[in-house]
Amino acid sequence: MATPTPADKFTFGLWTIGYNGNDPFGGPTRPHLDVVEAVDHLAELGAWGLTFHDDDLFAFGSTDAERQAQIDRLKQALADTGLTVPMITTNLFSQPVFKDGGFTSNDRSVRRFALRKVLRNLDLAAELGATTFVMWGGREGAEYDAAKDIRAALERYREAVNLLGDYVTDKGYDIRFAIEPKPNEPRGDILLPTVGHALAFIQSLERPELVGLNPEVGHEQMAGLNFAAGIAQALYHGKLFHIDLNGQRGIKYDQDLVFAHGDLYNAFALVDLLENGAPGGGRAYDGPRHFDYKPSRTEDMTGVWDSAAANMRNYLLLKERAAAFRADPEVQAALAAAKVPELSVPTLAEGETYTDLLADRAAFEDFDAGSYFGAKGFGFVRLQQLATEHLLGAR
Ligand code: 3MF
Ligand code: MG
Ligand code: MG
Ligand code: MG
Repeated sequence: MATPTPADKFTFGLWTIGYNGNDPFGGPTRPHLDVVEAVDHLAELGAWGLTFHDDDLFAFGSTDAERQAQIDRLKQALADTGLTVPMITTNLFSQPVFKDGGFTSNDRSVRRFALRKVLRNLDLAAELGATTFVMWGGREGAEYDAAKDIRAALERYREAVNLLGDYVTDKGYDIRFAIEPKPNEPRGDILLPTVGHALAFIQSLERPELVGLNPEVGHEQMAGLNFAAGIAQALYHGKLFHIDLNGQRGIKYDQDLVFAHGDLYNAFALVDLLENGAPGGGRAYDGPRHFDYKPSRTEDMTGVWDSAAANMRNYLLLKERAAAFRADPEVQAALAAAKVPELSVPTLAEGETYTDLLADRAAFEDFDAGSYFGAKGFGFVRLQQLATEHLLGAR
C-alpha cells in the first residue's frame, strides 16, 4: 500500500538527491551524483519526475556543446525510464554575479543578464514539456535596510515577471510560473517572504493568471507559520501551482529534512488537505508532490536513496492515516459536534441584507451570549486526540 508508483506523482529536485553535503561550515561529504544515475534510481524507487535548475544539469558557463550534451543525456535517461520533467527552475543565486540578486540586483546589467538566463531556460522548459516554472528568489533581498529600496525592488521584480509572462504567451508555451516564498537564508531578509506576501504581489502583475505559488513546508515554518493553513489559503485563491515538501523543526535555518521528519501533525493536516480537502471530498491539488529536501550530510549514498524513499513512504503512510481518520464514525461525530461543517453555512440567509439582520431580534436582543459561559464547548481537543490516535496507529 505504501509503495510509490508514478500515479502518485512524486517528483524530486536533482539538487536534493544530488546534495553533496556542502554547508557553510564544511565541504562535501559525498561524491557528485550524475543525472543519469539520478533518473535511473528515482524511476526504480517509483518516482514520477525529476526537476532541476539549469546549473544542476550543466555547469554555469558551459559551452553550447557541453550544455546540449547534458540535455541529450537527460533526454535519453527519460526515454529509457519513462520519468518526466514537469517543472524546471533557474539558478539566480549561486554565482558571484548574483550576490545582490538577479531580477532585483541594484546593478542593472545583472538584472538584464538574469532575465536572459531565465528566458533561455524557459525555452528548455518548453522543449522538455515542463508546464511549471518555479522562481525562488533566494538572493532577492538584503541584509541592511539602506542598501535596498524595497519598493523599487518590487517594481523591478514585477517588471521581470511581466516580461516572462509576455514571452511564454507570445511563444505559445504551456507554462505557468510558481513563486516560492522564503523569509530569509541566504539573505538576511528575502523579498516575498511568505505565501501571503507573494499572493499580494501576484495580484499586481499584468498576467496574474499565469502566476501562482510553490510554497515550501520549511520556508513557512521558518517564519513560525502554519504551512497547511497557508496551503489552504493558496488553494482558496486558486494559486497552488506546485509544492515543495520537506521537514523543518521550528524557527531555525532551512533544514530540508525528509517530509514528515519535522512537524508531523502539520504534515498530517497537509496530506489530509491535499488528498481529501476538495469541496465535497477528494483531491484538492492534483499537481506533482515535489520533494525539496536535503539528505543529511551524515549519510552515504545508501542513506541518500533510503531518504528519498522515506519521503514518498511517509507521504503515502500519512495518506492512509488521513483516509482512516476521515472514515472513522467517531471522527465524523466529533467533527459534527465541533460544528466544523457549520462554518460552510453562510452567515446571512439567501438575500438577507443588513436591514434584515438589524430587524432579527434573535440575532442580538434575544440572543443569550451569557449562555456560553461554562457550556457549549466545541470539543476541539477531543478531535485533536482522535487525530493523534490515528496518527499513532492506535485506531
Ligand atoms: C531554497 C529552495 C530552492 C528552491 C529552488 C526552486 C534550492 O531554500 O527551496 O532550492 O526550491 O530553487 O525550486
Ligand atoms: Mg528550500
Ligand atoms: Mg527548505
Ligand atoms: Mg524549495
